[in-house]
Amino acid sequence: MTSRDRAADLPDGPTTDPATARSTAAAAGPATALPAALLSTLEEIVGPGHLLRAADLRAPFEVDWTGRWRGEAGAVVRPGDTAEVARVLALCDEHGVVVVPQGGNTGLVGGGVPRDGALVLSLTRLDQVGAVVTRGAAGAGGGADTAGEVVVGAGASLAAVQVRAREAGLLYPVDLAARDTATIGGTIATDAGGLAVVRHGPTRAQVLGLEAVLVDGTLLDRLHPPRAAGLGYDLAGLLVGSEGTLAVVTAARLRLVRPPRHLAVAVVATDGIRAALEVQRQVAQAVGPLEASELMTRAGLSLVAQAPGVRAPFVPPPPAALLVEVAGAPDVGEALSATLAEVVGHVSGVQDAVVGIDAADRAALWQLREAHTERLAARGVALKLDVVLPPAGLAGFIEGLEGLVRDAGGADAEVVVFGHLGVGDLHCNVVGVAPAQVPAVEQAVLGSVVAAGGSPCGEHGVGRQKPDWLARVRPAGDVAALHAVKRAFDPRGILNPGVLLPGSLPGQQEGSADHLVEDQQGQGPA
Ligand code: 2HG
Ligand code: ZN
Repeated sequence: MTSRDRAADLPDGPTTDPATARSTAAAAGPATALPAALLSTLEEIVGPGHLLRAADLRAPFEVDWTGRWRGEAGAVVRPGDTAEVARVLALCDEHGVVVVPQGGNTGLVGGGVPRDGALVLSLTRLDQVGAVVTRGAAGAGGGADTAGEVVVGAGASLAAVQVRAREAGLLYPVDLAARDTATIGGTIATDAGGLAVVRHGPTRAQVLGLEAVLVDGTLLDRLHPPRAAGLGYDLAGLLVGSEGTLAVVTAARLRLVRPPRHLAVAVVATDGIRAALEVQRQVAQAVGPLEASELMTRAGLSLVAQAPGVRAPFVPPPPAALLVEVAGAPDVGEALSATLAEVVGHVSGVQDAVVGIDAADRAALWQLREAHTERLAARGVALKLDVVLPPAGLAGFIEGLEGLVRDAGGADAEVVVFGHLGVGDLHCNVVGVAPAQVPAVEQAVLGSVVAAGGSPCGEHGVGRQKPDWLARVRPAGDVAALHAVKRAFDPRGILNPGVLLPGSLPGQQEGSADHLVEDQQGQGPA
């Protein structure tokens, strides 16, 4: 299994692109310079050592994991509990200081990266993981397959929560390759989907309650709301997917499920996406429900085949491969193998299949999929376009993707598409596109998704990358309502401006591509 580390070993130093420079010049909004009096009060609140001011200490918080998104923080504050978060926010509200909440900094759309001297509010010290409460003792909610629950701090890593659930014989049903570093708060902020989304739904489906701090320091305690307090607006629900723009999530009560007793994984080689979709349909019908259904394509399989320790099942890599995971009785592996024996050679375009039944073989097959992001990062800074296609549009989109990129000026670019096929969420990575062509490539790819009836934003969220796209696909009335909600929660606009909401950063222009493109983009393996 792979994990991602902080961006600490990426090249230091903020870079500024023309779009950001334009935004900064036009800024007339909240103050972003951090006054000395504020800094010393912040240090009193969190204690010495938890207000980071020196450039080398701030650096890992100022660039995302991929190196695409950069900015400058005035300081980084690391509160140790909810009360400290409340005092920090109240102080910033009083001073009109912009705050950028940040978790494990594994996001891929720039949603946690500061700019213009904002204060980074790092939640990683809120990493407590409570005791698991099993269903009988737990409160209501969570649906029939909820077997227990756990209360965790926003800064707890996804892996720490998974381990705690496992120790109690249960499962936290969200999983990502970045599990060791990604925080629960970050996954709530983006409503992350992940590798089990087809079976258990996204993070939103796992959140039973939330604790958050409003911008003026007021505590919003919706961790264990009593029934009567459930009347009216779902305030906790509003915060899931809000990307740090409405309030700061400090803790969550998460649902746990019973883990499947027996699992089997297969990777099926096909001549393209259409055959992969047919395999997905037949396996779901014969052995389903699917625990996971992930698409890989030749370009990505070729990259991961070079990774140390990876066992490539098909040489040369096929045009497409589907990873399916199923659960069931002790003979689920045999059932999967029998279904695939019917499919390989009989269904047009299905070339070969390998099945993993014991834990080591299953992990080896999963590694093919999970190694994608790290191998891509070793190639350069990818332009990441995470999108969702409706079932009828999936095949046409994938088949046309390379042509779209080429015609938009990315003739020399490498296009790697993979993702959560079971829910139509595709991660299109384009490596080696010249910075000047990035807006055109983005426009071509995202525009074609919209034309096919899909969403230009998938599980990675909107972030800094796609606020204008949100405005293009949501009706004007919706967008006005989003702005009204934002004003109600954050009247001065100091929480994560420029993220999610179109036009929330002074000077941000319709259609502007607010990218920070790295110099080394596309220069081959680092
Ligand atoms: C995944 O599904 C992540 O592995 C990362 O969402 C996707 O690197 C990417 O584009
Ligand atoms: Zn993903």
